[in-house]
Amino acid sequence: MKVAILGGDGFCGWPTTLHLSDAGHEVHILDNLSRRWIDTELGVQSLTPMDSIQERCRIWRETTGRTIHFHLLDLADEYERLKSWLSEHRPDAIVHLAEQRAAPYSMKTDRHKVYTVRNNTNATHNLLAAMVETGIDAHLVHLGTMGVYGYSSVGAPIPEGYLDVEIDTPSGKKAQEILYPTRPGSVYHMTKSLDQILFQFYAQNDGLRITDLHQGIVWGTNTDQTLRDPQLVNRFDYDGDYGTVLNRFLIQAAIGYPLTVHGSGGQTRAFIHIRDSVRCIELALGDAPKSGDRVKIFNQMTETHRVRDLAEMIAGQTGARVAYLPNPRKEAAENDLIVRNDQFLALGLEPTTLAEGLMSEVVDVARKFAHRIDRTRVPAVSGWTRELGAKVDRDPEGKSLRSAS
Ligand code: USQ
Repeated sequence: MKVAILGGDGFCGWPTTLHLSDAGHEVHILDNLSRRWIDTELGVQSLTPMDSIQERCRIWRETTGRTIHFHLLDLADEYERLKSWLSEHRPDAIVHLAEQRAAPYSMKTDRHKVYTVRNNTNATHNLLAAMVETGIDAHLVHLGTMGVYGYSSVGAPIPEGYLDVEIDTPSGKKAQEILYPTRPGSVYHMTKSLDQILFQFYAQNDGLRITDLHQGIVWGTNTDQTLRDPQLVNRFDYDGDYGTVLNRFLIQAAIGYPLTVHGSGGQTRAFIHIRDSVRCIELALGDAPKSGDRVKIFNQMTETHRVRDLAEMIAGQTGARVAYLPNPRKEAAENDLIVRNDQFLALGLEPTTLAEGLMSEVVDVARKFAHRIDRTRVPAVSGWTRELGAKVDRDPEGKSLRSAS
């Protein structure tokens, strides 16, 4: 298959690119390299030393003999170039990961909110409009988020995208299937909720074949393919904006930094290892909906955990200290979460779990590159509101000088 991977230079995009190239597909990355620019803006860098995208592709070709094509293109801003690219290359499938994916970054300032909405919403809509206009029959697989469902305890398992409801009508109750009501907890999560409506419209109006993957929090860093050469290493974010919770706890344990639990740590979230993430994308590509079908939605996660349980478990294994900090986010202090993922299990996914020794792999990577960590960038300081921002603990290590009086 000819596959276009939009956002193929990112944390999920790069290992997906390698995985699909390894499986024999002709892979094209379209990326504006914005994630690298954001590192420059924030003054942080990936824990792992990343080469340029061109160099990464060259190493892959040398290692495997397979070619990955790279095209520098801004999906949100370069509509005409996107359209020309699609009509010239006519991919069989498009994997769309080209969105700003950090909730804390999206909540930093009003400018970051505006950027995230403009970038993510335009990218998705430009793609959909260009697919219709060029008349290509590609299967679109989008990386969405579990966060569209929100994180309040409902007591019932979260279904895969759709909810059966009964509506009172003058002639009695009527059954209907609706998109599960969205309840985003950040501007970033809100953009993925908006994406869902765009997909619903274009599937219904133009018969586009679309799959939306509601992914949980990804952990881990290596896949079989990224391990083939040190220069194929995946990026690894540890900073307060882009680092995600489990990977952050693991690097914090590796460098003797207190584990930064927000609030009571009663937040329960869905998780998936990066190896399963790339496998799920491959499974979804092989299970395309037909034109005229509703958007196919998968919950792309394998297990759920409570944040404080993760912190206490890692502390128990490594001797790290747990710091319970004021929560910079506006989110439920405690929630339960039960999620259905039957569709991927039925397609043959064998879940990688926390119990499988892969946590020590992350700790080893963190120890190896510990000299690249700027400890001052570890705390999460992006507040969801001004009031929450004012209470943020910027020094969980307690290292800064304090007044003696
Ligand atoms: N948290 C801590 N301490 C930390 C970092 C996070 O307690 O040092 C807490 C947060 O307050 C939150 C939970 O851990 O309650 C998850 O935070 P996160 O940063 O790991 O994940 P999140 O912001 O939700 O976003 C990440 C990805 C996003 C993806 C989402 C899936 O960045 O792209 O869509 O996970 S989900 O969480 O299921 O919505």
